[in-house]
Formats: sequence, structure tokens, C-alpha cells
Amino acid sequence: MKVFQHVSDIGDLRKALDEAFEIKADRYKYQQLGKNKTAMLIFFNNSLRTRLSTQKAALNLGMNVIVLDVNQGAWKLETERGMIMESDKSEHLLEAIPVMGCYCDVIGVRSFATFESRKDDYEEKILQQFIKYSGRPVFFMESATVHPLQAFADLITIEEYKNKTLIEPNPLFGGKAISRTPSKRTKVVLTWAPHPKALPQAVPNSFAEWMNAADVDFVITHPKGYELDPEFAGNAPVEYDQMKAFENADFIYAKNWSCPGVTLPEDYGKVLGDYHEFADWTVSDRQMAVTNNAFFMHCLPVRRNMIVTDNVIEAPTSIVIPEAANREISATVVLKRMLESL
Ligand code: AN0
Ligand code: CP
Repeated sequence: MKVFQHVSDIGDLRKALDEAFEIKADRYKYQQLGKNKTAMLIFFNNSLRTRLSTQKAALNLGMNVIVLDVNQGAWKLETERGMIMESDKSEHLLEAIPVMGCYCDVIGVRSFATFESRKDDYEEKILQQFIKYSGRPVFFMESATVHPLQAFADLITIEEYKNKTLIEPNPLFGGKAISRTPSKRTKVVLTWAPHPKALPQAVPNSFAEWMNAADVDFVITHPKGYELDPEFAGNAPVEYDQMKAFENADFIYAKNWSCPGVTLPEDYGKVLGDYHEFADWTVSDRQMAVTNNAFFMHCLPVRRNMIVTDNVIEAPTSIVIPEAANREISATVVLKRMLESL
């Protein structure tokens, strides 16, 4: 695998899941594969999970790891070709990228949407340059439009939990054990939830793309105006009534995203209206009550009592921590596939 961006890059999903569970059962099985190979992780934005889980994945495979926070210690980078470089940006991406490529065998990049131009974000202007000029396999660690390591971990988590008939008390917060009857067809709901700041569409885009490819019934719910780009949403039904969408769901996946600008390009990257007016979209016991004892998921970091109430995130059905743990597994599979392609 030379690029990890879309669900199609991982190939057959059943095979990818089998590989994930093989690695989860013995995460050091491929320790020899990465000997004397170096993973470079480039961060243009903050991260806790991606930073840690991807380093751990590289170590699982016996690789060396170099991490660079571009905004802490590196030169400020110009990204536009043709600019007269008289601002505070001392180096151009067109030199920086091939230089980074000299010191490693695979590169992971995190570079969020800037919301300055929908076209530039959706064309993946930054990541495409890494693919073109680094000379190395490139995996996306959340780009302007996708977060595939997260979506793969989410799929692994759904696969692990979908047939559970007993929900144990939450290991951190307690609660009562619950018995549950899994649905014949697993129903997964992606719900928008309010947030004070504009957030990217990368997580919901990838989640939608992966769920559309997976063997589940997938429904999206959000207020009008937040329609995801059809490239990712595909033919997934959109239900604007959140309570209706939640009925009999097995998994609730909450996430905020800003306006994707599909119908009104000028609204791209905006929070539509006052987020206080959408307070009833916060996932609470009220909505969870109409589900099939659904598991609650979120990629984290999450703002409590904005996206989800304390009660829901602390319930035995909340699987946000095992979901985060699976980031190590998805990253190990992806790095393994890249090492195999060198
Ligand atoms: C980012 C986002 O919404 O894309 C990263 C999530 C993994 N979240 C924030 O910036 C809070
Ligand atoms: N879920 C996720 O990617 O978290 P970080 O932003 O902390 O890496």
C-alpha cells in the first residue's frame, strides 16, 4: 500500500478486519518486518491519540519513529507555489517535503482543513504534495477531508461489539450489567452534535465512507445545512429527525462538523446559527432510550455536555475507550501493509 486515504486503499474489508484481529491477539507478531525502517510522523495540528497510537504501532512492528510538530521548532512553511517569500515563512513545502522523505521509509501526515478554500481543502492540496514529492508511502493521520485510521479503528470496534449479548459494567464508572439482543442487521447512526467552534468534516466523511463499504445499515442525522459531501455520504439515508434516526440503533456515533458547503459553498467551514439553539442535539439519555441499548462511540477528544452528557459517556454502553485503544490496531495494520510494499 503506497497511500492510505480512502477505504478502497485497504482493499477487502473482511481481510483487513481478520488482519486487525490477528494483530490484536499478538501485536508483536510482525516485529521483524520493521527492522531498520523508520516511520516519520508529521503534525501540523494537535493530537493525543494519533500521535501516541501510531508511534506504538510502529514500535509493535520493530520500526524506529521520528515525530515532528511543524509548528514547534521547525521553520514556518510556505505552501503556495509562486509566492514571493517575504513573510514570516522561511521555508517552502516543496523543499521541506523531499527533505523529510530523505530520513524515513514511510510518512504519516496530519494537516487539518484550513477552511480558507473549499476547493483547496477538498483537493487535499497539502497531502497531495506529500504523495508527489516525498518519494515515500504516505498515510493520512487526519487531513483536510479524511481520517481513515480513525474510521478503520471504528469499524474494528463495531465488529467487536456488534454481537455482544452482555454489556458489562463500565470498567471506569461502574453501572449495572445489561443484557442486549443484537439486531439481525447492525444499525449504525452517525449523529451531528453541537460544538462552539468550527470543526472539520474529516471524521464524519471517513466514517460515512467506511460504513457505506461495511456490512451494516447506516443512517446519518444532522440539522439541515450540514449535508456531507456526496463523495463520502454516498447513498446513505439522511434523517433530519434525530429521535427517529436513533430508533433501534445498535451504535450511535456522535461528532460535530462544520458546514460542508455542499449546497451553499459560501457557508463552507461555518457553524450555522447559534450553537445554543441546537442544545437538544446533545446526545443524552432521552435519545439513547429509543435505541436498542446502543453502544456510544466518539473519536475523542469530546466536549462533555456539549456533544454528549456525562451519563451517556459514562454508561456501560459507552465504548469510547476501547475505540481509542483500537487506533493502535488500525495503525499497525496500515504500517504493516506499507512495509510490505517497500
Ligand atoms: C478534530 C476534528 O474534529 O477533526 C480532531 C478529531 C480527531 N477535533 C478538534 O479539533 C477538537
Ligand atoms: N481521535 C483522534 O484522532 O484523536 P487525536 O486528535 O487526539 O489524535
